[in-house]
Amino acid sequence: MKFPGIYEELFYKALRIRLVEERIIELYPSDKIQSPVHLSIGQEAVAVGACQSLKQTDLLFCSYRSHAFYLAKGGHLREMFAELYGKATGCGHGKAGSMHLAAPEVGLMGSSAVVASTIPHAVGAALAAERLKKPQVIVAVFGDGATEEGAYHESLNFAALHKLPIVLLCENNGLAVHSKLEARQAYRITDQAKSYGLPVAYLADGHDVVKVHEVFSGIVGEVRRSRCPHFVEIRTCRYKEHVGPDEDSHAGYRSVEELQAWKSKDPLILNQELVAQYRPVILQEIDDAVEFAERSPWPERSELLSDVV
Ligand SMILES: Cc1ncc(C[n+]2csc(CCOP(=O)(O)OP(=O)(O)O)c2C)c(N)n1
Ligand SMILES: [Mg+2]
Repeated sequence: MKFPGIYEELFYKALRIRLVEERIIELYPSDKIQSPVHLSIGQEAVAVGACQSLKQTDLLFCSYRSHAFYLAKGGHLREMFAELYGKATGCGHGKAGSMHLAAPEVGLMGSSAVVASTIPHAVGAALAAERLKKPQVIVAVFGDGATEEGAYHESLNFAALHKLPIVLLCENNGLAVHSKLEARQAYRITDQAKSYGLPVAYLADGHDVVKVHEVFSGIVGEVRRSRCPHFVEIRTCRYKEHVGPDEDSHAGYRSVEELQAWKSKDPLILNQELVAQYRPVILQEIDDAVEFAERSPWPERSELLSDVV
C-alpha cells in the first residue's frame, strides 16, 4: 500500500494492530483461541514506531505482550491467528500460543511468559552479532515490571561492559498486573540504567508514533554505527485488563480519569477520518487470516513433542 507520508504509514500499522486485537476480543468468548491473551491495545505506537527503523535481519526479543511487536516486525497475520487457535499452521505449530509468538524469518526471535527472561537472550544474540561481526542491531523489549528482575540487571551490566550492539527498550505502562510503578520502585528507570553507563532516552508520550519513530531511528542508527548499547524508556498505557479481553476499571487499581487522559490523546481514537479510510482493507486482511485459522488442521498427536526442547 502507498502512503502520502510517514504519519499515515505508521498510523495504518498501528490501526492494523488495534483491529487485530479487537477481533481477538470478539472471538475470545467462542473459546476458539486456545491461550491467554495479553493485549497491547493503547500501546501499539511503541511497537510500530520502534520497528519502523529496523531491518528484517535485526533481531527483536519481547515479552508475552507480543502481538504488537510480532506484527510490527513483519510476522504473518495468518500464522498468528492460526497460532492463537492452536492449529498446525501457526507460527509455533500450535504449541506456542499468544505468549510465545516467534517469527525468526523476520527477526522476531521469541517472546516469553517469564518476566524479563528474553532480555538475556537478546544480550546473548548481541554478543553473537559482535563476535561474528554481523552488522545487526538487537532489540530487547520489556515492561517496567521486568526492570525489577535480577536477569534485567545482569543483562544491562553485561551489555554495557562488553559494549554490545543492543537497544534496551522499556515499554513503561506504569503497571505490573495490578500493581502501580510508584508502589514498587525506589528508583527511576532511566537514572538506574544510566548507572551502568548506558546512554538513555525518555519519551513521555507513547501515542506520538512519529516521535517514537524519530527517536528510535536515531538510536538504532547510533547503535549500528558505534556497536554500543543504548537504553530507551517510553511511557504508554494499557487500556485492557492485564490478561484477557476485558476492561477492568471495576478492579480499582487505577482511576478511570487516568485511562481517559491517555485515550483523549490517542490518534487511533481521534483521527476517525483516517480510521474510516484504512479500516475496510485491514478488516479484509483480518477476515482472511481468521478464515485461514478456522480451516487449518490441528497438529497431529505424533507432533506433540516435536519442536519442544
Ligand atoms: C519471573 C516472573 N515473575 C512473575 C511473573 C508473574 N507476572 C506475569 S506478568 C507480570 C507483570 C510484569 O509487568 P511488566 O514487566 O511491566 O509488563 P506488562 O505486563 O505491564 O506489559 C508478572 C509479575 C512471571 N510471569 N514471571
Ligand atoms: Mg508494565
